[in-house]
Order: sequence, then C-alpha cells, then structure tokens
Amino acid sequence: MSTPPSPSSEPQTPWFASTVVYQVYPRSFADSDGDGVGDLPGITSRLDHLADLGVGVVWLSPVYASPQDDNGYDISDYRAVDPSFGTLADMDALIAAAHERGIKVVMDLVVNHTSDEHPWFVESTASKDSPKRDWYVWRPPREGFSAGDPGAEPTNWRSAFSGSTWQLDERTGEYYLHLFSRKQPDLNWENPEVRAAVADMMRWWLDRGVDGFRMDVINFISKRYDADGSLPDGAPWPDGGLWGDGGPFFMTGPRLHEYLAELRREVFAGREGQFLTVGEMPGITVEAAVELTDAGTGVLDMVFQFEHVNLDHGPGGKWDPQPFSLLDLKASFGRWQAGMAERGWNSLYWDNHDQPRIVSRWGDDGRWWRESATALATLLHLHRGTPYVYQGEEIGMTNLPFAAPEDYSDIEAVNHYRQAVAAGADPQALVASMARLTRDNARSGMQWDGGPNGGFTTGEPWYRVNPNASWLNVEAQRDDPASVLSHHKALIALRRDEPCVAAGDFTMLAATHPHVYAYRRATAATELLVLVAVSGEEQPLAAVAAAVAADLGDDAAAWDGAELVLGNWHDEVRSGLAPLRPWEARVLRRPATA
Ligand code: TEU
Repeated sequence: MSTPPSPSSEPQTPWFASTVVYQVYPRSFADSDGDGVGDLPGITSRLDHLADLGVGVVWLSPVYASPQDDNGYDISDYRAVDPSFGTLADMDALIAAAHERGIKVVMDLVVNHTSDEHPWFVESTASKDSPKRDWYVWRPPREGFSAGDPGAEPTNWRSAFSGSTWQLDERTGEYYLHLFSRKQPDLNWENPEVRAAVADMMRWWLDRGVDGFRMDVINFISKRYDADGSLPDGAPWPDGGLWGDGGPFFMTGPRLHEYLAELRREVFAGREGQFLTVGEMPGITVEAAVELTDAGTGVLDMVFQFEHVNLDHGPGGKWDPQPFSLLDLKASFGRWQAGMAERGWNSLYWDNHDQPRIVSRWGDDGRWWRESATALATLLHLHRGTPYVYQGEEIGMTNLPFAAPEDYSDIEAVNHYRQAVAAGADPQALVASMARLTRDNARSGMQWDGGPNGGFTTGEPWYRVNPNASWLNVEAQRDDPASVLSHHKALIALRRDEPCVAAGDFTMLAATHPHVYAYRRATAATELLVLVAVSGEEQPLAAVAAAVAADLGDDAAAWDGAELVLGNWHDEVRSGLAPLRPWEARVLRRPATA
C-alpha cells in the first residue's frame, strides 16, 4: 500500500518537468524558398504553430554545414549553417523569434564524429605526423595482415550503417574508426585538444543565444581500450554475418562521466540562464542514467534511452521486426519510472527522426487512427519525465507506403538493402519487410494543409510527402476540438497547469493486464488516474479496479465521482472505472485521500 507522499518527501522537480520539447527535422519541416528542402526561415514562419501547441523548447536536428551523407549528422563546419538551410543571420532570427514566444532553442550537438570533409579530418589524414592525427581514432592493419587485405580491419566491429567500422586511408596505410558511415569518422575524445575544441564551439553557440544541446550518441565518446591502447574484437552478431558487436567497447565507456562533467564545467559553469542538456544514449541502463542525470551529482539533465524503442526489434535487430507486447512496454517504462523516482530524470518519447511513426507502429493507423494516436499520446505524456513531440506526431502522421527500393532514402536503410540483396535476399520481400521500422517513415514532408505537397514546399520535395496529407494535416485539425492536435494541446496544457503531472510520484497499476495501461500520479494534494486501452476491443476494468484496490489500497468506486480531466472519446463520455472503449484514454483527478 503506498501512502500519499508527505510534502517534505517530494523530490524537487526541475524547470523542464512542466514543459514539453518539440523536435524539428529541418529538411522536412517547412521550405520557404521552394527548393524542396526545409529551411530556417521556414521554421521561423511556423513558430506560431509551436507556440499554439504550448511547447517550451524546440530542438533542431542539425543545420550545420554538412555534405548531408547522413542528413546533417555529418558536420563539416560547426560554426556555419548549411546553405540549403539558410544563413547564420537566419539562425539568429529564428532564435530571437522563438525567444519572443517564450520558446527555448536547443541545438543538436554531433561530436562523437565529424564529417570526413571537416578541416580537422582533412588535416588528420594529411600524414601520420599531422598535428591533428590524434584527433581521430587511427589504427594500423590487424597484425599479420596487409592494409586492404580482407580481415585486415583492426577490429571486427559492424557499423550501424552496415559493413565494417573501419575505413582504410590508402595514403597513410592506416584505418580510421567510423561507428556510422565512412564519411563520419569518430573523434578521439582521449585527446584534450578535441574536448577543448568542442567546449569552445558549444560556448560559441550559447553566446549566440541557444539554450542547450541534444547530444548525439554521446555515450559513444569514451571507448573501452585495452591497456596497450588496442580495441578488442566483438562477439559475433546473432544473425551470423561477417562482423561482430563492438557495442560493449564503445557504449558508456570508462571516461564518459568525466568528459561530460568537464563539458558541464567548461561550458555552463557560471553562465546565467536555464539551459537544457539531453544525451542520446543507445544501450544505457537505468542505473547509469540515474548517475548521469541526478540533479546534484549528474552531468546531464536527461538522456534518451532506447529500451522501449527496441522492444519490437528481433534477434537480428531492427530489420528483423517482432510483434509488440504491451506487457514488455509496461515492464520497461515501469523500471525507468521506479528507477528515477527519487534521483535522475526521464525523457519520454515515442517518435523522432530515427523512429517510425508510433500510430502505425503500436497503434492503428486505419479504423482507430484518431483514437489510437490520442491514446498513445496520453499514455506517454502523463508519466514522470519530460515529453518530446516529433514534428507531425501532434497531428498523428503515419508511416509511408514503400513499394520499391527507390522509396528508401535513408543511408541506414539503403546500405542495409544493398548488403542484404548482395547476400542473396529477395529484393521485393526486403522492400516490404524494411517498411515497418525504417527511419524514412519519420522523414517525409510535414503535413501543413491539404494542398500540393501538404504545404511543405512549393517545389519538388527532396523526399516524399505522404499521400494522406490530403486529409491528415494541421489545417484540418486546428479548429477541431476532437483532433489529435487538440488532444496534444490539452496534454501539454495539463503538464503546465497541473503540478501533479510535473511532480507527482508514479505507481503502475494492473501491470499484468495485456491490453490496458493504467497508472496513478500523486502529490500530497492531488491524485490522477490514467487509464488507456491499448486495443481495438472494449476493455472492462475489473482487473484495474482490483489493482486500484490492491496497489492503492483504495476503493475503486471512490473514483466514480472523480473529475474527468481528459478523454479522447467525445460523444458519450464515461467516467470512473467504466469499461474503456477501443483505444480509449481517460484521465481522472481527485484531491489526495489522506
Ligand atoms: O542516432 C544514433 C542511433 O542510435 C541510431 O542510429 C539508431 O541506431 C538507428 O537509428 C536505429 O535505427 C544518432 C542520430 O539520431 C541519427 O540520426 C544519426 O544517424 C546517428 O546518431 C549518427 O549521427
């Protein structure tokens, strides 16, 4: 039986507990000059949409100068805006316009690697004695092999974008490490000059007015070297294949906390203002995340963990999708909520530029599209932590149709397709099997209205716009109180206005119910009961009622009189623990019971 928390025991909540972050993928958000590629003036022209939504922070995926090998996550100049996105003046105008609307601007910090066209790397490849040689991770061929021989790569690690993580530089006869594409060489963070250069660049952006950073694969910056500086081979991947799993040797390495503490000190210490730092950390554990995000001893405000977004990845990884289980999701979210109840802080997300659209992934983008989109948003947003909304999620954008290999544009998918076909896979079957989880689903043009290209561009879009933009768009939903957009506005307002959402403790209910996600949030003053049917079938709540009695020591009937704060079935409203209709979400509130 959990007693209502007494005022003194409530952990202090950070400023970002009552706000929501909106992620913009600049290439696909809004094109102001008709060249088919989204840009900074386009984002500025749409800031009222974000203000109307009520978000407090906008995170921009990279806009820096880049050859765009990985759509900007390969940076060739950290202090320049890529001409396809605009100019530094456009960036200054965007920052000013966002601040006028009370919206903070967070940049994407991509410093595990640079582009191979960055002057640092160009100088590093010049010769083995280059002053910048040690700015990257160079190694000679594997002992007993000559450069270029099959198997001569220094380790057997597989890149996230297929193939080896090592690229031979013919000129110097050595290999450089690239955990992602060969045009994304990893920086050597062991080198204090590298860390100083990164800190200096971050200060430069803060001086321009940005309010923080989303840090790309930041837990990859500390590699786990052997005593002699070498890097060990990884265990074979379950799907067989040529390469091994290097993750244990580059994820959350021994000096990560030290490097991030140094950055916090060198970049933020003594600087006035409220800043946000969120670290993207594939493979991070709850325990490690608590240490990294503890308000007192931590070095980041929050992290992006991947446990839930890998739940439908099979043994072969994302290209081997497996059915989603709500019980697995409850177990994962339950662990992160409990793990961060006293210390640390969670980020809450379904979508981003690397994930498929949640309504298609774990919802129902057909018959129950509106209900499932709003149900899944409710389920996520009212947990303890800071929610993130990815562009288009607020209107329930869906996955794309894929009919041919040309329908894929993302380097991760294109490389996988090529490699799998070369290994004998059936091309058409591959086109179909990759569709569910490919990142391309997140990268179609934003759907602003029902006009040509969904109002994303007046030109030829760099990548497709979903044909359903004709009916699924911001304009169609703006003034509809029952729309997915209006529901997101209500959720964001509830987090801003109801302290129990920002500060309340979390109790999972009916953890073994396969189709209903139920939990309570509570402060000394208020209790919220969140009930969500994750199913196209009606869900009687007997099990939840029993759980309310068992887990809360409460009489479920006591909720009959509770206030219905938010619901997504607008015609015949039900309250209390009446059965949930398909994909129904119901949020009840009452004063805390002593
Ligand atoms: O993503 C890191 C990462 O974990 C993803 O690549 C993930 O493995 C993959 O998307 C799952 O399909 C970050 C950025 O978010 C991503 O866009 C970049 O491609 C990557 O780093 C390299 O910078």
